[in-house]
Formats: sequence, C-alpha cells, structure tokens
Amino acid sequence: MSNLTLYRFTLSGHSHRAELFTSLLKLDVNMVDVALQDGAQKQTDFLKMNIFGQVPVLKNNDDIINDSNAILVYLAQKFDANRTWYPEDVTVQAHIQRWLSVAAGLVASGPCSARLVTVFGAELDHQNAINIAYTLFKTMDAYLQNREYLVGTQPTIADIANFSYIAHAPEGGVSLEQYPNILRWLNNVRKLDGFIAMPKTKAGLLA
Ligand SMILES: N[C@@H](CCC(=O)N[C@@H](CS)C(=O)NCC(=O)O)C(=O)O
Repeated sequence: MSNLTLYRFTLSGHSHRAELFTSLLKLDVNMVDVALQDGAQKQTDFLKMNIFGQVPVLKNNDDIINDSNAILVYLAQKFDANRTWYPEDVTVQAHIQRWLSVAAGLVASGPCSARLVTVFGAELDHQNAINIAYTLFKTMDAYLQNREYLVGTQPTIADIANFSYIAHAPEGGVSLEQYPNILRWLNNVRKLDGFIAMPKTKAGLLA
C-alpha cells in the first residue's frame, strides 16, 4: 500500500491539479473523497491537517502538505528524480513561481470563482469574475503565441497549476473560443503521458 494519501473533492480544480500531477508522476496514491457539501472539511480531525479547512491535503508518512501549489512543489522535489517539472535552476523556479501566483491569484478570482457561482451556487460577483477571467485570458493568449508551455520548452508545474480551472472556464460562463493559443496549450497538457481529466459539469456555457 502507498504511503501517499490525497484528500480531495473530485469537482475541485485545486484538488484536480494535485491529482493530475500524481498521475503524471505515476505515483500510487490513496484517494480520500472529502464531502465538502456536508462540511467534512470543517470537522476537528480535518482541521488538524489543514487549519483553513480546505482540500486538497496531501499526506506522505508524517508530512502533511496543504495548498495545491505547495503540493505540486513538494511532489516535484520528492518524486521527480529528473527534476524536469520543477528544475533546480533558481531563475526557472522564479518563473514557475510567477505562474503559481497567477494560479492562486487571477485564476482563483477569475475562472475558478465564475465556476463556483454556476456549479456550486456561491454568492460571489459573477460578472466581476468573468471580467477578471477575460482580462487574464487576453494576456495569456498573447504570451502563449510562440510557446508550447508556460515556462521554457518543457511542461512544468506551472502548467499543471493553471490547467484545471482554465480548461473548465466554460462551466463558469467564460468562453475560450477567442483564445487559440490557450486552446493549443490546454491540448498540449491533455497530451501528456498520464493525463487525467477532471469530471465535466453541465453548467455555464455547457448547460
Ligand atoms: N489555496 C488553496 C485553495 C483550496 C480551495 O479553495 N479549496 C476549496 C475547494 S476548490 C475548498 O476546500 N473549499 C471548501 C471550504 O472552503 O470550505 C489551494 O490551492 O489548495
């Protein structure tokens, strides 16, 4: 049995980015579904693992890692012997960190929040989230014009951190049709050996 356990919610893009990376690294992981709809993430035992009461959480023996981007950094350094996903070069690491910040910032307040409204009924400003998403996508599409991946010429955890919520933006009512370079980049990620998709919901533009 594996020592790795991932506490997740299958429709959470934050969980998916962690799960996708374990799959790309071909790691054997015990998956534990956390019933967010029942508030399981706010129960005492779960709060002992993550004071913020959120998924995903990764356990590896005595290590408990919170936050999807922290999980990506941890897994890459522990289990990617070739260090292609998070190279040791500090300049490359800084470029990757920039995109992890985009995932935790504009992606969370843009396409992720728009989808929280349409899929989960969150009381957020939907139009504001849509506007943030389109502003981000315009910038990203231009940036990706001559690029296959977000940092350098090979896939890194920067791509994994940003993939899930951008791929599922239409569920939040945000169209990707005007962004051919983003669509090409998303497909580059889908083609990676070990790729697994997040389940689709019939919401937003897919309703
Ligand atoms: N910064 C955190 C955000 C995680 C997050 O927002 N998780 C959501 C699901 S996508 C959650 O657990 N929500 C339940 C809650 O906040 O009660 C990360 O990257 O892991």
